[in-house]
Amino acid sequence: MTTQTNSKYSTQEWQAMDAAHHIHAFVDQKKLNEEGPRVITEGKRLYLWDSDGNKYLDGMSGLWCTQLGYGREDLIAAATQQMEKLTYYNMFFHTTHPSVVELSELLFSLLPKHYSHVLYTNSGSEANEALIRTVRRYWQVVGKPTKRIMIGRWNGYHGSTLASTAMGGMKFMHEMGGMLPEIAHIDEPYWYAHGADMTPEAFGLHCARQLEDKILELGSENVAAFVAEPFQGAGGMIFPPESYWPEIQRICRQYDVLLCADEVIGGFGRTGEWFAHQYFGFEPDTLSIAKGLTSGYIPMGGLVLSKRMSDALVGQGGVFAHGLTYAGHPVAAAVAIANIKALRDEKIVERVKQDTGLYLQECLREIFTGHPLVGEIQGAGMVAALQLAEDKAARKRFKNEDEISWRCRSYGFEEGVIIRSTQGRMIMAPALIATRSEIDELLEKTRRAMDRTAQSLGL
Ligand code: PXG
Repeated sequence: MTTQTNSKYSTQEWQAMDAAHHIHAFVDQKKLNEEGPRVITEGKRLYLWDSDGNKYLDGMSGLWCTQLGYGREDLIAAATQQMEKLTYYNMFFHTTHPSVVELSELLFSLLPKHYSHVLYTNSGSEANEALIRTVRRYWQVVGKPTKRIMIGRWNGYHGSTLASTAMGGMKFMHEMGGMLPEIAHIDEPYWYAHGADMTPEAFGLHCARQLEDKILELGSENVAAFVAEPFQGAGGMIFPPESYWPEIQRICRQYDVLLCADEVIGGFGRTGEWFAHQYFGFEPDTLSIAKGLTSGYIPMGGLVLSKRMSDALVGQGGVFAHGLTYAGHPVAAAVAIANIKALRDEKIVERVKQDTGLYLQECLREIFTGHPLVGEIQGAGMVAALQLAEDKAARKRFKNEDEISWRCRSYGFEEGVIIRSTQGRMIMAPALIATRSEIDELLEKTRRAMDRTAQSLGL
């Protein structure tokens, strides 16, 4: 494999130093310390290198975020130039700065016209924290202060801070650190797992109508918003049935409940549309954004508001006591501008929609339809999932699907590809710049990992 590393310590040294002081995300730290993490040292385009010189095709855009791949000179230059000009200033006490102004201008030139304002944050979790405060404040301002409850979905993911965890639907996360009041959940629209003998269409309506039941149970005068990812990401890259979003939108409008789309993964071209709600054809009141906003080069997130909300908040709301030291950071804004301009001017999002995304989806279906392990294939543009199934006809999942999908991911590393495993689904979300030949490589290596997994199960 290619050696491109000039690491100043050996892998074992990095691992020992890491084990001494560092708590990683979502992991049994003791086990990880025994095993030693892979030390990633360099990245270029879709490729990563580790401290042993192994090269991997990153099929996951880091953590669903490097839309432009690694190491773009123009983004690096944008950060450097901004650092030289204005390293830091804030949005408090009646100030602003050119890069954040220009970023907002650019963002709203891409967004549908019914959005008009944005609050910046440093992450997706913070965008969703801001969401809760902002929608509750909105209802106060328009004279409906009892509308406070946020309805999320089981197995949804909105971040790791306390309130974003509570709004998300990962029960194992709720058990660590506790839940918050005035948050409720409905079921996820995961037809393969929970659709029983319903058609996807009927199941989509069934799940959406749980929202109506929940609103009626809680009283629409108490419900502030419904929040959901247009397609679930961390929960397994799950696309809802086509009937789902139109019905959710109908219900939200009927009961005057805000519809809040978490676009942290779906935003910035992932599906071939700029935002995933456009792919699914609905009109949210708010959009939580992060990740692809800067291609992950620097932390930045935000909460986009509809004109209806910002008219009330700006026009009648007075002081909104909310603000983060680094919100709209000039260096992050400069990187976001360079990133969005590249996605737009190099027609990268357009190409995903018209060419490379179609190619990925077609090839994926050609290769994996009929594969002994695959029960369902979902995805659009540069995001896809393969559902592992023990018995395809019965839509029966493996009891130890977590372990099997992790095994497949490990084979992937051995084959030189990084794909994500979530329970029983193998996920890919490569950088949007992926060429046809890089897509071929991604799929070929994934096929080998899947074949080895099937063989290991005697299939
Ligand atoms: N909303 C969504 C939909 C996300 O996917 C967040 C909010 C939180 O963003 P920050 O920037 O605070 O991490 C996310 C994050 C996974 C995985 O396992 C996905 C995320 C984070 C960690 C792991 O797929 N998404």
